[in-house]
Amino acid sequence: MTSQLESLNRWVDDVARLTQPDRIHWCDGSEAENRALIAQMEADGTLIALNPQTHPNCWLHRSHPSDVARVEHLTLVCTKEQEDAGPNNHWMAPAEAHAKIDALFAGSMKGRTMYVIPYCMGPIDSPISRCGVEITDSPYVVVNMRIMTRMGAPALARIEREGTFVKGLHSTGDLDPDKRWIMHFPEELTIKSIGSGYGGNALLGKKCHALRIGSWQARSEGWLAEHMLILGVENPKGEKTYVAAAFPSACGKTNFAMIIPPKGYEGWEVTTIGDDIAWIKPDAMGRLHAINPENGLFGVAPGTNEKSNPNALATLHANCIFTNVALTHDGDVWWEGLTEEAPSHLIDWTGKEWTPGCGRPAAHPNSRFTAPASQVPSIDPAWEDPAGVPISAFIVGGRVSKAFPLVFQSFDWAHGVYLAATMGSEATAAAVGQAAMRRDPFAMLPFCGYNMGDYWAHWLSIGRSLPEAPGIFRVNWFRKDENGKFVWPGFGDNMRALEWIVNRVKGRAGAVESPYGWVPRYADLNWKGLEFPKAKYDEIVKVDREKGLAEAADQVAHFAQFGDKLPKEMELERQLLVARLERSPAVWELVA
Ligand code: GTP
Ligand code: SPV
Ligand code: MN
Repeated sequence: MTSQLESLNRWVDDVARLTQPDRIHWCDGSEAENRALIAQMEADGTLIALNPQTHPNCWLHRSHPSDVARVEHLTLVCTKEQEDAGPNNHWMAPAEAHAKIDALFAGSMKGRTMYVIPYCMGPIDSPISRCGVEITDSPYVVVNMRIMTRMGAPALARIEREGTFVKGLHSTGDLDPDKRWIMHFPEELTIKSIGSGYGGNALLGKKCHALRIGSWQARSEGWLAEHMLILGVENPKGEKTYVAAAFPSACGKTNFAMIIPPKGYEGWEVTTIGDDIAWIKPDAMGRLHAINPENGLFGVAPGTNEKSNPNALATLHANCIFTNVALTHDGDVWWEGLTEEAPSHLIDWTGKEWTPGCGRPAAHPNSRFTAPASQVPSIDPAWEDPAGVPISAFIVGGRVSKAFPLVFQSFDWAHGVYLAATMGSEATAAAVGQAAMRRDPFAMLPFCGYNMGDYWAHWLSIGRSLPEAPGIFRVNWFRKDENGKFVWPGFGDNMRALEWIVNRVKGRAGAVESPYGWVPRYADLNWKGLEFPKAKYDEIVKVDREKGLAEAADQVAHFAQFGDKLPKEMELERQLLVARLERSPAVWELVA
């Protein structure tokens, strides 16, 4: 299988000349090809077969211990003008970047096979979908891309028909962290990644294409490429609403995308369209429609269990790849939080003997599973609809232990963009060396392929073009009490905030105006099946004036980074917040 498309063949030839592989293999995506790659990786130890009774067709992979998460400091956006990449991206001039990385690619595939992977992001027959080709020397990347994207012959046929595709070149190199780069050339629709075999650094369809290159294309073509889950909510009357939600990495997207309505929600159903990325386009009527460009989940393992996310657990019974989790003696997997008590004995993610209390985690905190989306029990019947699903609300939120209420609604679209532009989050294990607390606008700080000031302006302009713009809401599941314990039960009970959001956009739920936005009163939320006293609720909704003013003051420096690129609305919204806070009591509380 080679291609009819001359530009693709020429690029493959050029790459082969540079990287000097022993063999070139064009991936057709077939079952036979997948089986052969897995057999080869099982033989050389790259994959370990799990127990075929409990986990048929499942595999464990242990990555190099220094290669376990995204590396933001080595991830570059290489535009001709530095201003186009913005202060939110590390930048290098394209000529210098190509020279630097091509020197590392020279001869990097000697003795290896070069795989050519044609893939489609999104349903193969959707006009919203886009294609790419990843060239890699990692068979682990090939088998993961086969789960995460529509890969192989049908994608190649679409590429030949369309004549355009995103070029992604990847080599694991020698996994030396000093010779590792993840570079994006949005003006050339090109990605070059070397020195890492890990998820977001190596599966180039995901963050590199679908978000960094995708957001660049979306801006110039009038659509949105977002770090958002997509879910559907159906109430007992059979009325269905779709929402998209942006939470930063390891802040709850996969969990929220597949929540099971809690006790008290009999007759309600939540369905999953996607758990990480959304491509959203206005239709001819000016309604936003979203597709999930992915075909699988690359989800966080730790914390996933029968109680927190039963749908995820059920997804993982077969046909999955586990990366950096622990192995039991029966050939099963384990991670922190899977069971309350750890098994008495395990092989940890680095391959060492492990016993409870030995002082090391058994699974890496950023250990992950790769699983086919079609296996998610809650998958929505329309998840592959080429037209996408209509979006009625956007939800944004970070992991913030202090200050912000459980849920509130923006006053209007521009205020919603401001709420998303200023959201922050505490560090997680999804990326190496994150600051303890940082602003992560729209959960896109590591993924926006252009100047974040322009990105906010793009969001504002999309909103202006919509006759019925979706509501924008902010949530925070992670508020902690003085003992450091989560106040909100989270997980399935997040349904209570979700129901309020759905009812708000349908115009049938109450709220009061707080300095931050529209907040539900205790009586505006459905508490059936949950013991959560009003006093406790008041605690996570009240607004401390001084803390609010300090937050607004801190946003000055955040906004200043963007200079002329900052849309005027952002600073005006900040001043409106200050004005509201200055008129509010020292502690703003719900009166009812
Ligand atoms: P990425 O795949 O990195 O983009 O992460 P994600 O946003 O999909 O996060 P995920 O749903 O995998 O959750 C990350 C961690 O947060 C897991 O350990 C979850 O158990 C935990 N988590 C998710 N939802 C909640 C919640 O409502 N409350 C609390 N306390 N923890 C949660
Ligand atoms: C994230 O970090 O947001 C992920 C995992 O979803 S990765 O594919 O590494 O980006
Ligand atoms: Mn993510």
